[in-house]
Amino acid sequence: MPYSLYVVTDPMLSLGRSHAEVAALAVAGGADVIQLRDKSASGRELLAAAESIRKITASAGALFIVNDRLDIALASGADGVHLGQDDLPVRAARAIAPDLIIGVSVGSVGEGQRAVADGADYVALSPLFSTPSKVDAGEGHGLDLLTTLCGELEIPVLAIGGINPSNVQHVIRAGAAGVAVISAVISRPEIPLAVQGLKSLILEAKKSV
Ligand code: TZP
Ligand code: MG
Repeated sequence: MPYSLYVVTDPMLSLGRSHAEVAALAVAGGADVIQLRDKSASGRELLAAAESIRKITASAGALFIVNDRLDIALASGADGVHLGQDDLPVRAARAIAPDLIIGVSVGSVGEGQRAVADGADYVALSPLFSTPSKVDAGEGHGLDLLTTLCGELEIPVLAIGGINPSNVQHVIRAGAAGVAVISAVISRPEIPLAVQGLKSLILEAKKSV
């Protein structure tokens, strides 16, 4: 399953490790996707990080997605871009980049249906649970909306926000194709071990879905 464990980078939560260091440690543990996410870096800094992560993920056979920035995704040869509800609309991104993976954050069934109609490749219910990792994320939507979305949409549905080893199997049993995490991986001292732990819980839960 290409999206089982999707690790999102964040320079404030990684215990001083760079985006590339986090990516290398996460793919060593078996992460399926790395998303480069940095709200404060300059375009040049982001491109440099993206070029490093492109090499790391390519040699590990993992996907590489850039948050927000279609220009950085295209310039670095990333596999895809992840867009929020206030970012470039999916149709505009698709017109520029017909072959890129385009993911969209959604917070309702309507937003999910619109993302599908506009040509998104996957959606992420955001936030699934409340989380201190994104100050403006708002209240968690909860597992019931996740179950509904998974039943309604014909593209993979991921979830992000507050997911950790204690709740990850509930998320997969609700029908999610995978989980996206920040702190449960990148704020751990041993990133590969954190990835392995989550991944084995995900794969075990998928056997019973
Ligand atoms: N989008 C919605 S919640 C969130 C983002 C980027 C933060 C997720 O971080 P964590 O530490 O996995 O809760
Ligand atoms: Mg965004």
